[in-house]
Amino acid sequence: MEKIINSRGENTERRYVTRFIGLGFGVVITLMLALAATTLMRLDRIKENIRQIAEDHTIHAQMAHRMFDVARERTYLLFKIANTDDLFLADELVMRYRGLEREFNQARQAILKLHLVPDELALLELQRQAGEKTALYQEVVLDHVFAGRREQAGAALLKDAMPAQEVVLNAIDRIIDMQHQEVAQASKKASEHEHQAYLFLLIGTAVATLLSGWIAFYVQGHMSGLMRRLSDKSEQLRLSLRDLEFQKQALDEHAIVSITDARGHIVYVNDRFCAVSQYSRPELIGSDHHIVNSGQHPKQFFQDMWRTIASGQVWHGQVCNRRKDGSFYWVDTTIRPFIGDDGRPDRYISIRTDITTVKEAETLLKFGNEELEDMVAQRTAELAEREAVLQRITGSAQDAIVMIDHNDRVTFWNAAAERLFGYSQEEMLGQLLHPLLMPAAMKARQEAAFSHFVADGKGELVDKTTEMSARRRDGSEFPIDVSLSAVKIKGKWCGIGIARDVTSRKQAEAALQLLADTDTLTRLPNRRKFDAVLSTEVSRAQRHATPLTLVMLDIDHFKSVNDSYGHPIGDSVLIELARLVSSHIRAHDIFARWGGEEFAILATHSDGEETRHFADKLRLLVAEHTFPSVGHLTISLGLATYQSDERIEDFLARADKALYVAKSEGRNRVESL
Ligand code: GH3
Ligand code: MG
Ligand code: MG
Repeated sequence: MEKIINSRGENTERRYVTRFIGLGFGVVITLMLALAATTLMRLDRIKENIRQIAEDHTIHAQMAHRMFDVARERTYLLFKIANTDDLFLADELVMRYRGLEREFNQARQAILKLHLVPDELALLELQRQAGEKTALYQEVVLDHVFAGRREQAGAALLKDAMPAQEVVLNAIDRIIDMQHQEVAQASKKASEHEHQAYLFLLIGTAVATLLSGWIAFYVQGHMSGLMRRLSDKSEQLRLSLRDLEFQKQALDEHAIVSITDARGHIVYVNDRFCAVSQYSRPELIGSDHHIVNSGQHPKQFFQDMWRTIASGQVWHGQVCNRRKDGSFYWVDTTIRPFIGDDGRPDRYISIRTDITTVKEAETLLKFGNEELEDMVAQRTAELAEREAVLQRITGSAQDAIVMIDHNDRVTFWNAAAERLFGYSQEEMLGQLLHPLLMPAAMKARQEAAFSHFVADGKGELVDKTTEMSARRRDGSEFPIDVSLSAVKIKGKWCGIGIARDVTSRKQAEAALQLLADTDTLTRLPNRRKFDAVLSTEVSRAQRHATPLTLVMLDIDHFKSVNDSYGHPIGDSVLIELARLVSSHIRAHDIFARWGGEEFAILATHSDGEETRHFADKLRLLVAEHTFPSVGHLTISLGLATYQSDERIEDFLARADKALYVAKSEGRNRVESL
């Protein structure tokens, strides 16, 4: 934008300077011409004046002198007439005298025709008057001569005629003098005019020179700046041309370029055009693009193209051309019209890119696509069949089959899942699975496991069947067996779960477990269960360094009960004892039948002293209790507190030993080790 403004400014300045130069030199030339014309006119006038003066002077002088000479000669002739005795001679002389008079008058008339100043006219008047007077005197003299009065004639001549003639001669002489003065004045005036003309010429020349100098100075001042800028412009132009040359080279390397005239005749092609079309430049120049027409496009195609570019718009399209050898090649073509001075396109430049490879690939792709589409259609049909089969299988499956995507969104939900969890398929599809089905307590663990799963499709629970808790729509939790597997769909790991309600099985298992862990007579945990609990609690006590005390309890002389009351009564005693002790045992303590009439208590979080106190309370409780049919019985108790890193066998042995001590010390007592 700035460049354009600068360029406009320079153009304006250049125009301004050029106009100024033209105007300046016009003024100078006009001045010089006017000066020359004026001077020439002046000189011509001076010359004319001088000529006129010279001519006037010549005539004037001639006439004046003639008058003077004639006047003098007439006086001389009169004198001769007055003094001659020969009348014939006198008559002849009078004839001459008269002739001279005419001559005198002719000269005078000639002078009068000239341009005369008033003084001259006054002198001529004086001369006329004197002349008339002289003529009268002279006629008197002549009268005397022809009357034979020679003496009177001589006297009249000397006395009147000659003095009168002298006046005439004086007047003529003064006219001659005046004439000389006039000539001198005219010469002086002419000389003055000449000097003026020279001065005028000198001043005019000086002014013109100064003006020329000032114009030259002004022009030099402006032209140097202009030239410098022109030089800069020239450098810019050179660089632009160089860039254009690079661009042309780059274009020629990659593009097929041609230029046609308004009628479509090729006027320029680059090397690449020749190489691709296989035609030489002379074959192409002058012909039109029919030379590479492949016949693959309908007429309408080219008509549209011509309509577009002839209206001055750019046309773009893909054209199939034919090489000289008859083979086809495809070009991506852009045709740009160049608008001439008359506002209509007078040149078209075509830039083409060879896209034959792309076109071939497109064709291949097209065929490939068709094949692919057939395959897809076939596969789609197969898949539809398979899906129908799968739907029937999953629909009739007893187990819930659920599928989620990598975002935990449900993508499959069969009828069994609807029954199992209480949610319909419509409700579940697209929903997050775990927040709905997973018990809140498992949330953190599940989220961590799921983020691992979506990363690599692996996990602790993948490809195996796991028992876990689930939550139904009504909020109730129940156990399920879940078989999880991973499947990659569109590059993302998705999960498939097959779940089964295992509530009944769990209940059966629990019942069996209870059976296995319970003493059938007393309903107390049996020794197997006690061993398991003991092992767990010893580990816990070790881990947390919490106190743990074991009490072994044995009925004193129980053998005699059996012996005295029978075995069933013995059993009822065992049941009664179990009930009695159980009702006093702490909730977190374990009370089990160790075997026979022997029991064990595992007191957690209780040290020896506290437990001993508790054991003694039990001893008293039993001793004071009345057993049906039997009456009073006593028990002996052996007590051991777990010692750090002690083996379970050693721990048990110490409690057993304490019981033995209690027995041996008299029974109905508590001993500890
Ligand atoms: P002590 O004071 O030294 O313990 O004497 P005791 O008689 O209790 O000791 P002993 O171990 O000699 O006798 C235990 C008896 O307990 C022997 C056995 O018949 C009886 N017995 C073991 N199991 C049962 C049972 O389940 N029911 C009945 N009724 N008797 C049992
Ligand atoms: Mg006993
Ligand atoms: Mg015993």
